Amino acid sequence: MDEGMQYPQAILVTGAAGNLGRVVSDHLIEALRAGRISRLRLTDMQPLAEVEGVETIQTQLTGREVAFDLAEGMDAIIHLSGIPVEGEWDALIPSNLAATAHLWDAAVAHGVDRILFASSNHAVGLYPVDEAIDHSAAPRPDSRYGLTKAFGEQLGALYAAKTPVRAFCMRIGTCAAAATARRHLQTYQSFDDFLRLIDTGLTADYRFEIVYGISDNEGSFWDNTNARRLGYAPQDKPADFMKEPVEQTDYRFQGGNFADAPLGKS
Ligand code: 15L
Repeated sequence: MDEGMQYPQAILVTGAAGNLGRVVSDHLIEALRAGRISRLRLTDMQPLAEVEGVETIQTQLTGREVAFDLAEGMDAIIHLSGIPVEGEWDALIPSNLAATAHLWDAAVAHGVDRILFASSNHAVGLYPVDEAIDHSAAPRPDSRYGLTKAFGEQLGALYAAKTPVRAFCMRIGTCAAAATARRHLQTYQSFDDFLRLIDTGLTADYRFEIVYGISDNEGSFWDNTNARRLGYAPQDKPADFMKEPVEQTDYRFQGGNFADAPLGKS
């Protein structure tokens, strides 16, 4: 974390018990200890470890009332919760659509300055692998899941235009401890670079932005100039995180197996 950056003082993280949620939570607990933020609220439907000085709320973020309670008193929300893979509408509608919509309304009502939204590359997964796209690429979801992420991005755009709430939509590629497929040479983001992107979203000046969640991936089909313009400076390269055996499948579409799977399956 850059000591010179000015962080929003009170931060809520949804999906804090998930893979990325835990990485972000640890980063912000450190910021809290160092006095760079003054309040941290973590929420998830799964149990969260108790940490002194941190507000932990175990709840399911689907209803309006819950969203309003969670957003109260916060300056920034890092919205990571939701189903992270393809699913049926019965599950995706409450977790990925309703929850996100209610949270944005709650942010407006409580004067939250910004929302960092965990979008996904699957919002644009039906672009072919030989076409380079940047932040201005229109959504081309490869799955119902990808469509829920495109919805979140458009929600952010609408509210950024009509309310004071800023939106930072991260089309996350493959954010994991290791890269395990040839596709990851294009899509991989290390945890440290993900945190650099989070710091950019928390501190940069913008109203509505789309950025890609990737490391310093030479030749990626995602041109991340927009993230760099806002201050994101990734330090890692996927090849340094490659773990054998490497899956060798050649995909037609940027979304990989999500794009090739029949609707509703991944
Ligand atoms: C995603 O959006 C998923 O949440 C994650 O599990 C990976 O599949 C990733 O995309 C990817 O495209 O590699």
